[in-house]
Amino acid sequence: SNEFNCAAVDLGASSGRVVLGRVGSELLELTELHRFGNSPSRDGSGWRWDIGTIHREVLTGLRRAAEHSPSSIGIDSWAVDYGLLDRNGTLLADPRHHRDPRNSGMIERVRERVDDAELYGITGLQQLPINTLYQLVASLEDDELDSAETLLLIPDLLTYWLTGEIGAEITNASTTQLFDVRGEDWAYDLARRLGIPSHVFPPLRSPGEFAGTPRAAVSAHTGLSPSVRVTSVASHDTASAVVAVPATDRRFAYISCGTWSLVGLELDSPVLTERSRAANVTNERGIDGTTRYLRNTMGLWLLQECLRCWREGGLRADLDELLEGAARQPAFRSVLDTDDPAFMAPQDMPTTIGAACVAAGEPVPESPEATVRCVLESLALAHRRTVRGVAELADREVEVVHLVGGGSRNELLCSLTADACGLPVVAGPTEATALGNVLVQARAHGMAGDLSELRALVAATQPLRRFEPGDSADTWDAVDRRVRDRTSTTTRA
Ligand code: ADP
Ligand code: LRH
Repeated sequence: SNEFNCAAVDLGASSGRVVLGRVGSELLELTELHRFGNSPSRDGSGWRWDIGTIHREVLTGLRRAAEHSPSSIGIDSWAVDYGLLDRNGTLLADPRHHRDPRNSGMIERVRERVDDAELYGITGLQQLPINTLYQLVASLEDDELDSAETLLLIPDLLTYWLTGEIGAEITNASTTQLFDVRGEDWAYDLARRLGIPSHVFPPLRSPGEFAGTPRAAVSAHTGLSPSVRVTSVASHDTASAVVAVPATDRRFAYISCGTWSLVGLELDSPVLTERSRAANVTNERGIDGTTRYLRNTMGLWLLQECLRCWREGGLRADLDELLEGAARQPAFRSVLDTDDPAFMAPQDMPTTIGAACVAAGEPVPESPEATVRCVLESLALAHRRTVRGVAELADREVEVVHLVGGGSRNELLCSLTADACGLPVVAGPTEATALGNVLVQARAHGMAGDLSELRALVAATQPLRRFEPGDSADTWDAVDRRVRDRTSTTTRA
């Protein structure tokens, strides 16, 4: 029949899911088969991912998917983190979590060898301590890398366990800061200069390429047919999310809003100017050779960590109730710069937010509702600054902001973002990443056309909600100035 049926494994930093995707000429439908929580886990050496549990949950999802006889499977996840395999293909340790504080200080360490301008010219990436490059440089301190034969990013690691095939998908490889932004290959020379063994980097593969078939043990365990095709998708979750942005022309910005808020543009080629470097904007690889010109901003991590702390302290902290309460709070009492690295690690976030307010001379939020209001206004400000910043640096007109991911269910955040940006926000799809994963699989199997056709299918089939900006432009200008003036006088890392 003229219908394509596949399974998408989509692993976010806060939850993972396995969905069944159906695609036809006028059909795009997801059915969630399995969802599970995901969070940093701590051992004596720092923050890691419990990859054994993630792997088991993925197999549980695939066992359910097998009942629907999918013809293909695709895997995406959050970026930058990796597992190291030894000579026998055995995972050496649970992958480190990018929020581990041991990575702070590594930007300075690398700068001693390669200056910022040269590094940006090679990799085109935003300098963030989470980048694979900095994680690996931190690993040189201990002996973690000594017995490593192969480095596999998270989706590539799961693909390896599923199929036995080793490779590195290119959209995710582009987030490592060890990928040559102009070329089609790893930045081997850069790795060598920093003492990172270049033999660990696997051969690259592109979205749409065949990645393998299930190993016999996997098909026996899950019931998947041994001939089902594992397809490379845009395995960086953000790259998959951008595929499924329901844009109708090019004058759009996107915000992929989950644990992180990734705010940017889709361009034909990287922007590697000095101004772009100074603004710390990243050039990641998108589908079909596009550039994802974006900035990582702090995102709903702030809210997630608040909820976790309140619940651990015995509060109910129901998200819907808190958002309703936050909507009734007075506006703009406490607004923060969410780029503050103090927010990066897992921690008692309400206390850190309070301390940041004290340092900034803003009133300390006195209730969870007030704290949520502070977080959402601060995120909206980050959205505004980044949308305006990237549009200017890329000389691109932006008429609409597409906000996708779990954050698109947060109406208060969507409407604050519309107000702050002074632009309409189109919210949805919530599961943009899984949709992008499914669409790239479908296209690899001859089902759909170019990127604009994929997006038209999303726009025609998925529920979207439009938020028009209110008349608060002057107020937001004043808030922006208030935070900016302060940031330039307080010490910033
Ligand atoms: P990730 O892929 O990084 O794990 P998601 O895209 O799944 O993140 O987004 C998760 C976030 O979405 C949550 O932290 C939460 O703030 C938000 N979210 C999810 N459901 C709702 C909801 N019903 N209302 C408001 N916000 C929601
Ligand atoms: C979002 C994301 C983001 C990365 C971060 C590590 O899930 O992939 O694009 O920077 O996680």
